[in-house]
Amino acid sequence: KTANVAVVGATGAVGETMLAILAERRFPIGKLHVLASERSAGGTVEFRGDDLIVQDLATFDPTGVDIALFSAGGSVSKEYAPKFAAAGAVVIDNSSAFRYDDDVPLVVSEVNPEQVKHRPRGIIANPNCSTMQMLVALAPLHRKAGITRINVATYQSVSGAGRSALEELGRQTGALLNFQDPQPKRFPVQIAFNLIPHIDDFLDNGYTKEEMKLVWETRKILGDDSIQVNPTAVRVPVFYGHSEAVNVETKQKLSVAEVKALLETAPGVEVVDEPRAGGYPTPVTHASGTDPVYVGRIREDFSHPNAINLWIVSDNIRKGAALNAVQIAELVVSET
Ligand code: A2P
Ligand code: 11C
Repeated sequence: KTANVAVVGATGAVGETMLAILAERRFPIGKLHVLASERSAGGTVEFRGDDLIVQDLATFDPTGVDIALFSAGGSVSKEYAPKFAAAGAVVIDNSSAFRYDDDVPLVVSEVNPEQVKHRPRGIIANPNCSTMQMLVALAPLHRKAGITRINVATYQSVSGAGRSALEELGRQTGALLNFQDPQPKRFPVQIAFNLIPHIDDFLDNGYTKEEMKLVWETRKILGDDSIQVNPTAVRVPVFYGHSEAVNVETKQKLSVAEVKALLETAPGVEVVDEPRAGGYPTPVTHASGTDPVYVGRIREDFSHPNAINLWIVSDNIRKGAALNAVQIAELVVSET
């Protein structure tokens, strides 16, 4: 059985990876529509070695689309996802537009795949990249020992902010090495050779929206509103791959050996944890361009009776966005 698929935002950093992953995983596609704004309509994107013509979302008729993968920003999703759903498509939305709605499931394929079936609006939300990789690693610990609190600081690559952000890091790096002015545009201050403790908008509570996503999405996906999350989100001058320093407090004590044993058999996880130079995952040496969520630096927190420290790294464009969306699509096509 095949499905007619539309990729909305097909020219973007996530959209092009959605196409690559659909091809790699031999997703059973009938017709494939690649959509973007009128700016890139008429141009082409590559799929399985062919050039496909990009169509303008604003004038596209969604009739006959079975599965629509959206990654063109929240305002595009708000306007068009309900139209695709009304035309009969199952929408898998990578934006934050619907994530916190009670009647929209928020699914990490290794953690709560059963939620895919409960989609009264025909929309399934794909979590934010930083929550995604954290929960692939933490869900097995939660099931075993009950997580009560998570302290997390993120180190997020520029690709999370899209193609223009990748270009800005490259351009600023070149400019600075040539003693020129970095001229920030996409980020509020220079990102090359710098760190920025600000991702997404500031909210009234003084946290950024990116930080609050870690709180809201963790509770919804693990189905436990009592879990406390203390987040700090930082942009770093890395092209692909988010990293997270995570401290997890649990109801029952977990030893390092127990955590390693749980993670070694956890779906989607790869443990890279040897106490020697290079015996840990980094965005460049492990994550970039690959599928797993890598976990290293597993240590007992010697300042706390029941807590563990972890270093979690994954490709934010793949598992953090495009791969999970395609995995959700695989769950949907396997239903009938
Ligand atoms: P376009 O190439 O036409 O701008 P990124 O996150 O890498 O910046 O990518 C964003 C994606 O969302 C691109 O494919 C972009 O297409 C698409 N997009 C942005 N705004 C719209 C819109 N109003 N309608 C359709 N697609 C849009
Ligand atoms: C970033 N996490 O790294 C963001 C990108 O809510 O889907 C994804 C934003 C979102 O900038």
